[in-house]
Amino acid sequence: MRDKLQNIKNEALALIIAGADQAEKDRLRVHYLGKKGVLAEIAKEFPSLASDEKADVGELFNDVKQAITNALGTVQAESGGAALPSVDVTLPGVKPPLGHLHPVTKAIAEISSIFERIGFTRVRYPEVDWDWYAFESLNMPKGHPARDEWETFFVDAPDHSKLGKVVLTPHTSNGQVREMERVKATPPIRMVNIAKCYRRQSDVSHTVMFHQFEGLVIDEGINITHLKGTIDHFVKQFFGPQRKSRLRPYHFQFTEPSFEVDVTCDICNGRGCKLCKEGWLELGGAGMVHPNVLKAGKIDSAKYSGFAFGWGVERTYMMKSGIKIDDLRLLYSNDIRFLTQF
Ligand code: FA5
Repeated sequence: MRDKLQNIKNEALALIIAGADQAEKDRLRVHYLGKKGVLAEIAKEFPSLASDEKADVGELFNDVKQAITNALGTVQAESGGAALPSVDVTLPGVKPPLGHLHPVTKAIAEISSIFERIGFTRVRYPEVDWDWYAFESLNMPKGHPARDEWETFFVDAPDHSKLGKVVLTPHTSNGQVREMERVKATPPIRMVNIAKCYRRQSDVSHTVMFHQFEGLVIDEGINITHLKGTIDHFVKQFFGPQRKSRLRPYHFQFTEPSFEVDVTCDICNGRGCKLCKEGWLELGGAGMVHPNVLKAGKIDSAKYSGFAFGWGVERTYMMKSGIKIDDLRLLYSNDIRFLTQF
């Protein structure tokens, strides 16, 4: 509010001094001092101010009003010979508020750099893709009940004769077979695909649009210890050295075996508290790449094996120590009062 008032004062005095004629001066008087003018509008915001701010801002408000009234009066008199109002042009200007990157953008940069430092390459695959890449190549044939989990938006567009319908990607796993095709079926692969995903879900822990980061490593002799080591490295770098991870058995059609990855809760440090399930918070899915997926990517499953994981950027960011976001949807509400906290 203080900055706004200072800016109004500077702007009004500059316009008045610029040598407005009588008609322009009348317009400026109505614009700034009129019943529905700029200052009257600002005055409406007073009731929402904290009581300790009210006196301070009120004083500045009166100063600004007085300065504009005087300037209009003096300039008016000036046509009759009086001096122009003095403005000290050497006074420091009012600094505009400084912005910063969105917390999700910052989290994405941090996640990519953690993986890039251990030899992963950041890749990006389509966020609007064919059914084949999002489901069928991932061992989920048409009509398979496992597809229901992904609550997918289908695009009203012509089908491809081989690749099927067009979807808004419900996960970044669509990048798995695309990456296998990119390396022309010759591993090694060490990719991290970070992209937007879409699902028909909206509540405190789900948004319709969110981001996932997908890791995929394929080479000779890759096993679960490589997966666990990579997860541990990420967890310690992103959350801090005191946080631990664990693999919990789960099922995904495109990995075998499959896991859910949990991280110790930052409040109770794994001991168990009201906020977590027995000391652990769920990070996302992971597992060893299913041979049918390698086959879809034309990779010899007798020679190569791999692991994959896919986690939500927003949820992972929320699990950082000291970050408390009660409703995930706030991240995309564009409310500056919320975003400036990060
Ligand atoms: C998957 O999407 C799998 N593709 C992950 C995977 C990749 C498993 C590779 C194995 C190998 P899931 O549906 O659980 O799994 O989603 C993964 C994560 O995405 C969730 O744990 C959550 O962090 C995030 N997520 C899912 N839906 C939403 C949503 N609507 N809003 C915000 N985050 C979401």
